[in-house]
Amino acid sequence: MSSAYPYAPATTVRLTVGQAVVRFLAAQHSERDGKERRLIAGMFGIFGHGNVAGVGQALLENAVTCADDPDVAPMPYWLMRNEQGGVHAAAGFAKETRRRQTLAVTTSIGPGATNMVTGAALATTNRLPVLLLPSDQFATRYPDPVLQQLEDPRSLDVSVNDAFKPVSRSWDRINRPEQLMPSLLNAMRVLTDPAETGAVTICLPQDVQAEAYDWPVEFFDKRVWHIGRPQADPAALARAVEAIRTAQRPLLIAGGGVIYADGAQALRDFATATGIPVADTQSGKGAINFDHESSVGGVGATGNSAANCLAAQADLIIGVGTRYSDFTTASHTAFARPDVRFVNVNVQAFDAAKLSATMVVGDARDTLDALRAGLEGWRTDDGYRAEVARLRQEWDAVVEQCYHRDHSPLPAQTEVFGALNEALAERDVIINAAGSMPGDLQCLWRASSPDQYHLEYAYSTMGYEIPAALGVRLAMGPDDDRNVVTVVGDGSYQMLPMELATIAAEGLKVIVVLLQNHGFASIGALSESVGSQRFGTKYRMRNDSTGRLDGAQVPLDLAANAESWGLKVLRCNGIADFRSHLRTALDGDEAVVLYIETDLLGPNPPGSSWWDVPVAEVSALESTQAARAAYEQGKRAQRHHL
Ligand SMILES: Cc1ncc(C[n+]2csc(CCOP(=O)(O)OP(=O)(O)O)c2C)c(N)n1
Ligand SMILES: [Mg+2]
Repeated sequence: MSSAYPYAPATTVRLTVGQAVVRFLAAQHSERDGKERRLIAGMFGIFGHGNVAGVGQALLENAVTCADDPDVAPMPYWLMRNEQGGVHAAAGFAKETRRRQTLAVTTSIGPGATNMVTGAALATTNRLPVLLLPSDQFATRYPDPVLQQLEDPRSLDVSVNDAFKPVSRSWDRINRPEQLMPSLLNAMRVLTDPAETGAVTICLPQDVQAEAYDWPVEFFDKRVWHIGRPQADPAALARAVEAIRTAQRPLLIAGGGVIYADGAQALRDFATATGIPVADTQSGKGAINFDHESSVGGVGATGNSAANCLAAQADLIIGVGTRYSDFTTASHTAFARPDVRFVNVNVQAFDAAKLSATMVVGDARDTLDALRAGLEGWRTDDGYRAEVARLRQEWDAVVEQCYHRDHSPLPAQTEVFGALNEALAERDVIINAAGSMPGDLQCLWRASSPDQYHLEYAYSTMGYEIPAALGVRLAMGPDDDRNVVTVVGDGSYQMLPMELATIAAEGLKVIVVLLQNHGFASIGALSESVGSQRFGTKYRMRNDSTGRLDGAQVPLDLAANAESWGLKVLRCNGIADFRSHLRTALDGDEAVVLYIETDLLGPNPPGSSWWDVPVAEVSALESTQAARAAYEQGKRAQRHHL
């Protein structure tokens, strides 16, 4: 069939698929509120036979030619130590840039690829953009089974990379070079869509990576992806305004969506104008400054008594940019009034619809401004605001106590957080993800800026903390003099310490606070509360007489271990020592590990909530039977909001 307009690209450039991937990614930009940045700011990688001659060769060629070739933008490359660490670093990077930028990760096939699955799930659960480029088995299938290929007799098309499908927002496999063009364009769209973003996986068969193709040059032109601010439907706004106007005891819950939308100021203005108290989730902390008269701190399972008391009696919950995890809803027990209603503001309809809410699908910042305008002249009543002020004050005294306990012989970890909270500057960053620390931090931390509190508590992945610090530091760039402090438990440390080597090799300044309590304070306490007697939650030697892991402490010197990666380690003997070494570390210009032993048994901040962890219904153990009775009692408060 002939056409009057046969398409032929004016100019083509012959590159391998690997080279095309690198050149394309280096030309992508994001734009929000008029400011442009590189979208894919660099690439982490570990090479194996799957990518060394494909994407690996392309990165080398990029590094060698970019200085002399105006058509080639540089693609910074970092060698991480574990592919999972690379994805965590990319997620940390994306979170620090509020999802305007991210990094790509290239891996070999097989184990190098599947090492990224946990990182992909973390990114998708947290709604953070990361671009994953696992290598894949041969598209031609000539040498099958290639080293590290999983063979599935039911389908020759299956590879281990199919494991990325449920943990990615977008997934593709490039079996022919031409497929790369629509695939990469779609990938950029997903990464920059605030409602859809998460892990994007493009699998690159190792033979295809090295294959050459004549690419239209316009494929590599600079492209700008506009990160939008979807505007709420006026009718939905009117419904939300009406719901708020008729509420007596409204409570706003600020989630990460407020911070990602740069909505902190809009939230503060909204709270000032309306007098509505504002509680926060793990990813929303800092959206409102802790000393704002409306700020009531963390809500839910690890929340404080002020926020939880207000949640229990609220007749309206306004959820902004929150996905309502079970920690926020206290497993659907936090909002106790039978007549409680919900208004949810979210860029994603899926989240906006939760808890049978009045949905407002839109950008958090602009919607908060629109709601404030719609509520002009309306304010919560004086009695409610006085109650909020009293609850705030009462909780503040508890924080003070937790921060200055003088617990002995070992300090409570809350004292370490007190020292950190008092020493960190407003825009320094504290990072954490798993263990008993996120709960304490959610309860206690006083954040005055939306930059300070970097918690990954959607996937709560042990091992995120150190690679995330690497990613945050890279995102800040060399001229940013803010401090990055990552808090890591001994369990998390033993799971994924190896990016300390990357931090050392890159000469980056991060401060690692390593809390040694010889076990799982978190799961130990949980185990006790569910009647499981802290079984298997301490790092102890096998005891010959009991046959269990309840012998002497495992003689592992984590401080010496940290030193062995090439970092300066300061052993802190108590809180006064910690405070002084922390000052040295903050003021210095090198990476430091602050090692401190803390009490495995707390004390932790007082709890005021519930978390649904089912207890064995039948058991020969009294501890389990008692826990089951308490569980059934707790469960009575649980409900669906319909
Ligand atoms: C990868 C991973 N495995 C298991 C868990 C379950 N888990 C949550 S906290 C925790 C223990 C963490 O120990 P540590 O880092 O020492 O912190 P601590 O509880 O002592 O504060 C475990 C096993 C997890 N969150 N992530
Ligand atoms: Mg521990």
